[in-house]
Amino acid sequence: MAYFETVGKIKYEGSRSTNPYAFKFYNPEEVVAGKTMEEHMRFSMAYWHTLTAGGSDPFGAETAIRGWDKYSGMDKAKARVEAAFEFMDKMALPFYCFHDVDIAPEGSSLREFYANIDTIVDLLEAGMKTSGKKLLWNTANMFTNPRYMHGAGSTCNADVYAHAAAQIKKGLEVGKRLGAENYVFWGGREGYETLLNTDMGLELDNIARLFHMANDYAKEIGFEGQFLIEPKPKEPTKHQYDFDAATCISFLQKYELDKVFKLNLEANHATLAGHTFEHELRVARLNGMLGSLDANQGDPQLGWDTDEFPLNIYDATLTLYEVLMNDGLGKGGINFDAKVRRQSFEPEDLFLAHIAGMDTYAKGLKVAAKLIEDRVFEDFIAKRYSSFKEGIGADVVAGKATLASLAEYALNNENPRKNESGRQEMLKAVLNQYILAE
Ligand code: XUL
Ligand code: CO
Repeated sequence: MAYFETVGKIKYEGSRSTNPYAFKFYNPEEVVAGKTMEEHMRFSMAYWHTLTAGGSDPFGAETAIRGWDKYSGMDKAKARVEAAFEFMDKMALPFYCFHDVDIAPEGSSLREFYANIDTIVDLLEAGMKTSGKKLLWNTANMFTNPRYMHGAGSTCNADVYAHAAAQIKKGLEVGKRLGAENYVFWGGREGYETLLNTDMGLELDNIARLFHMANDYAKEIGFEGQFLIEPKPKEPTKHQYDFDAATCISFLQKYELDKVFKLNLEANHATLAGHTFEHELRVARLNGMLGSLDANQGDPQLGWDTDEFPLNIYDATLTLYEVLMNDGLGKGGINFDAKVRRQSFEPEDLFLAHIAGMDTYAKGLKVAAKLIEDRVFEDFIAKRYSSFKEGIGADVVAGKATLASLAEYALNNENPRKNESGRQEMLKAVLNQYILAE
């Protein structure tokens, strides 16, 4: 049965096309900077936003019209699998991602949940075989069920901690079976509301213990996916432990997990942390930990995680710039952790939103590739720091300088170099020029 009968396969028609159901910039086969767009992007559908969410908000019920809503329980879960492959096929999305609860109902016990997962994973496995679609990552939802009110790895309740471990164990087994390229840990409720009732030290140690157990089990069963941790500064808890890329990296280093994990960075989470997305990518890239991306955007007037489809070409360009400078995302990809607005309730909107996001990133890729090819920023930056290439600056970089040698130099330096302008207005105008011209 078809769930998206009104929409056919989305094809590339070029930037002059007026067909809403066509790509204007995303041309999977087009080669940019030595790779096809499809290889660069590794676009992925987020099961939870596209198939599970129905558009509810704290003030109102679900609005979305979805063909699978006539079913319930396991029948609905099975229908969603069919819808998933139809959507990915029509939308030219090579990958998908899910939480355990997105694909299968929890039932009334952990045993029942495991059995439900197994039934659906059989269907997913078969669908992947016939379609060639791949699993970018899977994860365990350890935040929605009320048992996780105090956290999962950070809970004060050891039995809840064990339940979380059981979900991760199953998640790794599923990941291994479906050949997941990555396994994600987003610290859903790994944070706290007040220090007055919180043992922060124990909570952080316990999260790290869970990660080590996961790594041990992955090795034991031969799961070869990359582990990813996804930073977010707040929401649902007031203080999320995985605040941003830098915080996650220092946590991973402290607990000797930095060789095991990379980061799954999300645009709207960066905004909530007071950073740009490209800042987060740069921090991860410099530490060799740029793993994968959750593509979306926030709203400048709203201070929460609105998870909108990415449409800002300026941000997309700077994001893809970091990806290209990282020589790609390796096992990672670009996952649309993005949802259509509650008013965009028709199934067609799911296509229109993905087209918009994929086109924005495709255009960003092309502009970023041109900026790199022309060394627009790299040459400017090299010149800006050129005083560290020679003389005293070169001594600093070579580790030869001491406070005493620098003081000696400063005392005798009668003609110190003059500072030069950083020229950021000019550079931003050049960026605009590339976006508009390319
Ligand atoms: C929540 C969020 C999650 C993770 C996976 O803000 O981004 O959907 O991506 O748990
Ligand atoms: Co996310």
